[in-house]
Amino acid sequence: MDKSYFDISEEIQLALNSHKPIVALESALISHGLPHPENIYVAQHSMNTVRENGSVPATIAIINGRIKVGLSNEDMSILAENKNVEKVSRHNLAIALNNNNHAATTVASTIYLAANLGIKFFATGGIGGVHLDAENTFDISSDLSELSRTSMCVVCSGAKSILDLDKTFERLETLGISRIGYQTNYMPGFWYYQTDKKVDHNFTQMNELTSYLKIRESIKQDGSVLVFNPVPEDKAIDKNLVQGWIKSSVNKAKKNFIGGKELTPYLIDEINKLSKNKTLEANKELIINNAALAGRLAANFNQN
Ligand code: PSU
Ligand code: MN
Repeated sequence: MDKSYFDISEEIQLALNSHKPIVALESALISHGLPHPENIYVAQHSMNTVRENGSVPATIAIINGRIKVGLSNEDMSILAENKNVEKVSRHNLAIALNNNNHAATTVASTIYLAANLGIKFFATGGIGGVHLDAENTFDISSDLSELSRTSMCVVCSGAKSILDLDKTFERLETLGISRIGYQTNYMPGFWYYQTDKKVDHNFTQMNELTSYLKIRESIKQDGSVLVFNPVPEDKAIDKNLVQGWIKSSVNKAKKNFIGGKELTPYLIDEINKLSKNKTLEANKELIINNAALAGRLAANFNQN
């Protein structure tokens, strides 16, 4: 890959050169997923957690049209505080470079860039997926198509609760994206502990999960594997409560003619209010928890 558009931090370049375990982290959740100042707290805390678990964190974003791998405090503030940061996926990534913009990368664009650098592990909160009402809108996150063509081990708590999780689960299978549980038999529901969708396999031991990842590598299986790590139980919210909040927020959005790009942030905000900040707490906790598991897993993979 031509590296002329990349600015890679010294720490990460060294880690790449010496084949140290690295965990890529997205930036769209800093700019679009979480409010300020929780976003900075979660981003910094996730990086520290990856380090504490034996790996090097690599947060990716676009700053002034340059692909930054490893962010400075200043970069972090730009993403966290600036309202004009765009969210880039595969379809608009190069436009942000062309226009010298600041932009935050989604799961799709982060794994694409990270895989091209040789990074094998990635952590986030929840992936994008098939939206409610997708049968009318066709709104399906390009995270799904990217996961099908990029080889990455993605640690997450499933897909965001506000999506159609049943349809998302089916699309994952169609696209050949493996749905692996780490100490869970069911796909997590993001803010809630589990859905009723059975994973392809539940690995209870990290060494066994690593062996499986090695097999995938040796048969050169392309496409990603999702490693599902549920929200810590003490922060998990009751599924029926979450689904009730989603229903009333969706209705309120309809009444107020909110749709398209504004819908997701609107729903997340509404649901957070209804939950008295419980969904925000769960969101923060699960992201950091996933960074920890990815850090441990990447380090384990390197040692075996
Ligand atoms: N999870 C959240 N909030 C977010 C995202 C995830 O709680 O904003 C971001 C992720 O970066 C994910 C993206 O890749 O949203 C999916 O967006 P879309 O549906 O537009 O593809
Ligand atoms: Mn979309």
